[in-house]
Amino acid sequence: MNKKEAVFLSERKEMMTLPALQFITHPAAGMNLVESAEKALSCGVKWVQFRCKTPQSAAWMREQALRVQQLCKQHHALFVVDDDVELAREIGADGVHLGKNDMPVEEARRILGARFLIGGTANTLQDMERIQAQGGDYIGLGPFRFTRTKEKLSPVLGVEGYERLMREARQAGITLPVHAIGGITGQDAPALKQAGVQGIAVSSALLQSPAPQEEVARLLQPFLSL
Ligand code: TZP
Ligand code: MG
Repeated sequence: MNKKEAVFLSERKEMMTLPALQFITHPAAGMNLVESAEKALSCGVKWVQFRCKTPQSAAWMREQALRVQQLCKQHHALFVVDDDVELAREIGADGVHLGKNDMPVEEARRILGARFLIGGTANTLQDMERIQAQGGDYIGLGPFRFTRTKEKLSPVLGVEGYERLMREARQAGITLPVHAIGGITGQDAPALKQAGVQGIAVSSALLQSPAPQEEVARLLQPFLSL
């Protein structure tokens, strides 16, 4: 990163407030990935992660990602790509989300430069420290509870896990926004806010709900500042 980029990055981080709710695309409830994003955006979600875990060709992934990106632009929503730094760079996404087994955050930062948002998945304090030290912009901390949306889940944290980790994170000087993830519904939002997280990421709570707009309102309510 050159000097100009470093200055831009620090200014951007001071200015940046991420939306409190992120939606993760998933083929569910009779919807494909693009339709799932469309549903979330129509409910007012302002941040979408393009995630696809079924094996697909690079061309198909690119085409689907571009469609979700276009929808996000129409709804003035942030658009990040799961796992694939090269795809995020190529199509000019707003950012990328990296799991524990994906490219390290510092390498992604070298490739993408300062303007891309980089998030990382954490399950422990060490994960959180690593993401911050390597130049990440936000932390996805989870899973909150068991979920079928992700395979090979890390140990479930529960409310107590978030309370402990958020306390330890503060003591360790972690200042990145932390977003809770994994099996979360609107009913969990007040306790997670109370534990100190800055936001929530969901898939099934929105896709499976008979009243998704109300579910979005419940998920967001504790995070709205008056
Ligand atoms: N990472 C940890 S849990 C999870 C991901 C991508 C899935 C979140 O989806 P859901 O349906 O809200 O549990
Ligand atoms: Mg991943």
